Amino acid sequence: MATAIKKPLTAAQFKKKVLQHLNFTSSQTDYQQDPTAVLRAVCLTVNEVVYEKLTETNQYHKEHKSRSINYLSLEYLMGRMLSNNLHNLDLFDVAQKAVANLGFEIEDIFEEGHDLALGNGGLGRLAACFLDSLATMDFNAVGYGIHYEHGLFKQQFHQGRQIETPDEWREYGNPWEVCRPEAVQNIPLFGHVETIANTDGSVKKVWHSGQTIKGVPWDVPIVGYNSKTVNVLRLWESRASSHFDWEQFNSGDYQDAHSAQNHAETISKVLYPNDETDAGKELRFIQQYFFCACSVKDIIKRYSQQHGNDWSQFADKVAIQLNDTHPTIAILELMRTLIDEYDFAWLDAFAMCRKVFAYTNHTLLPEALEKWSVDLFNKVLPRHLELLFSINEYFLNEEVSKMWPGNDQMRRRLSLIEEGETQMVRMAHLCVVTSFKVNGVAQIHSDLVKSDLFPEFDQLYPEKLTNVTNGVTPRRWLKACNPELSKLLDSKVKVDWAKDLSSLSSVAKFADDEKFQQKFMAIKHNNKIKLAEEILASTGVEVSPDAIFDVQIKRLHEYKRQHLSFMHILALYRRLLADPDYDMHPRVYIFGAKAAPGYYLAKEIIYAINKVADKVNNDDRIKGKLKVVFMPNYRVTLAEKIIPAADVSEQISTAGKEASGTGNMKLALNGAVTIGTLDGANVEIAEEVGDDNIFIFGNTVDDIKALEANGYNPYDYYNNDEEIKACLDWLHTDYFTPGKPGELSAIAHSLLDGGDPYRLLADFADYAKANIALDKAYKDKARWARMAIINTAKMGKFTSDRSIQDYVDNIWKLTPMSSQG
Ligand code: 26Q
Repeated sequence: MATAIKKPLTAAQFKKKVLQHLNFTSSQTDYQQDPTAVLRAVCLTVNEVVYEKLTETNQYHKEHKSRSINYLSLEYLMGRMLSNNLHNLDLFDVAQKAVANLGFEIEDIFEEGHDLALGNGGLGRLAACFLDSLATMDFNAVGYGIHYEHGLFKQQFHQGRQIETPDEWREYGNPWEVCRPEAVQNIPLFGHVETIANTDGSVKKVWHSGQTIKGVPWDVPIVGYNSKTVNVLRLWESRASSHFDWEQFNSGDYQDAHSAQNHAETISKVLYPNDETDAGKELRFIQQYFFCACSVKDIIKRYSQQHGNDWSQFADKVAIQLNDTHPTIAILELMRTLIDEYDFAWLDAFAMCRKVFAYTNHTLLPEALEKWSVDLFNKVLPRHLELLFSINEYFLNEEVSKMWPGNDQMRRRLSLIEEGETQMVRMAHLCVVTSFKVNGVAQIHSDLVKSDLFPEFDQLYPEKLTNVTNGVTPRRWLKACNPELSKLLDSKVKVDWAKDLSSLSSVAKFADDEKFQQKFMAIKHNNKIKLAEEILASTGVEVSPDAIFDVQIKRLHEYKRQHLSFMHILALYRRLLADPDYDMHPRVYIFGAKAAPGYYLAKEIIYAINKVADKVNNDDRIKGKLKVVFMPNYRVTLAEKIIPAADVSEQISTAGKEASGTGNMKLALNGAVTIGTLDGANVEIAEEVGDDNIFIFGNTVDDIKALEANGYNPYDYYNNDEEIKACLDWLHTDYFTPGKPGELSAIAHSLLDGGDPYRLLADFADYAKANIALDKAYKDKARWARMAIINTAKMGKFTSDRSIQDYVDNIWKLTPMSSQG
């Protein structure tokens, strides 16, 4: 494969530098016993190349005054960095040789690395894929986020139940980040607003804050693949503002000085684990403001370094993307800064915000739409609340009432403030009103955003609501995680497919080629052998690589319906007990999922799957035809091991509930065949691979709406389907929890008396039927190989490079480095 960028180091030079770092940076001479020290030295070696490129990137954009995209996200799920950085710099082979020369396997060195798990799931991982693509495509981009001391909790199982322990990702430092004291910011909070009358009759507002928090930036370099660019992810850490504390400390008030410090440092202490019970928490609100304020100040500082006090080009040079509503406060912060600190007229400041911000919506679930009480706003950010009210007044009077004169109901419905016992601020409404574009993350989701979530906004602002279908980086999710398949693809595709994923479509012509099928499936088999070892090590369960590896990996949530698969496992087990010769190819169900710590039913589902797994895996009567494993502590690194080994990808959410999904893309890219509903990006995956190469089942969005219009009653399914009845009744016995009947009842309750909110029972029979079709297809080796190959070949659309190009063309309007001369 042609590489435009020359290798920066030879293996001998690389090894020499690693040894130098071992000697002079760590004083570590007997490194043979210490793979952690070697990892550190390898990272420091890579950083020498990385930081040189970072300087060049910065230099270029300074000279060209390039327009930048500033991606604001509360979450970044980066995973490990070394392997990807080596691939992206074309240093993988070099490092592998150098490290082998020192007596280590490179994979063992990788295993010493920590995941950067500063995110919950899809939204955070999407941000990470986007940063990879932005750097790969040579765009001027900065990611802004929070430098959480603890990322997403670690998960263990104790007797089948989830236990959470803190994530200590940087307890002993992180070689991929550098502190930037020169870019520290001070952030005011609390206090009150003073109104000062000017001599000309106008008024000036002055916010007297009650506390100041220091924001310390840590930069993580983001290395593009085979590109000129190294961008940065800038993560803000909160500290006590130093002058304030020292005064108190010196006056002898040690205790209070300490508690102020603790309070300040709490802000960036921990990532909220995506839990509805967290909604409304003051600390989460302060986290959001803290990071938005730091980022807006930093963006303005970077702009002024090039343009001084000339604001005329700000909107031409700066775009800010809001990753969901979590960073919405950035809008009010920019507005406040322009008016209070740079003397902008209100209308000019508002117009500026409307040119700079764009917002991505990631959910239609009503409970996930962010709202904050007006009281909390008033306490923490009184000046921002005033501005919010002024925007609302303008919006309702100048826009809503002009479009729908005299329609008070419409004013109430669209208002940025929800009236009621407590007034609440609707963050998504503020985003839609104040952004120049709003996008959903898959076609069906964006259509529903228009038709169901914001139909009036679509009328009011035609063209504002749009779609950008998600994507994933093929560098991490194929090249790095599946090296054998990557080599096979290299042998058939002459261009660099990792940079041009659509080029893989040429592999479709080998889908029926027997030799190619054999090679493709042999690689899958090898990956399954490796995963089987990992499963044995982490769960103690022995699984056969000849079985179908059926994978469901994602956060645990009722709408994702892990319990649909669970119910089907019960049904299969029952069929096998009734007839040990029941005709099915052996199947291993592999789950990976974390439940939010306060999400009761999600935790019950984990427990139930683990309990059924214990029983099924140890039941000789079923001759090993069914195995169930729940791999603990699902995270990016584990996904990289599971995905290359998957035969089947479970994407079985209730239609209309999963905005997009991105695991579905990663699994299909690695040759897994999807069994799924017409939801999220599954719809587009089906379009790309064709109906013959995917198993679609279940009710569509329209079907579900019709079911609900007729009054959905789960008992209709319970009473009319013997298998559903038997499986639900089983959960009340002690069959899976000897001596403790009813321990698994919560699931049955939620599906019957709880009303089955995610319409699981309505899809059960069709899911079972689709599984029979899938089983039949798998038994036909040539047919399955063909399906798997087509899936890999037809994933071109789902590279995050395409997503980024869509954002660039339709929203951000950026020009890449190379095209700027
Ligand atoms: C809310 C309130 C308080 C604390 C945390 C939160 C919170 C945190 C994270 C709410 C939601 C999230 C994350 C949402 C998420 O990951 N959404 C997923 O985004 C993916 C990328 O677009 C989609 O593919 C998934 O369909 C969508 O579920």
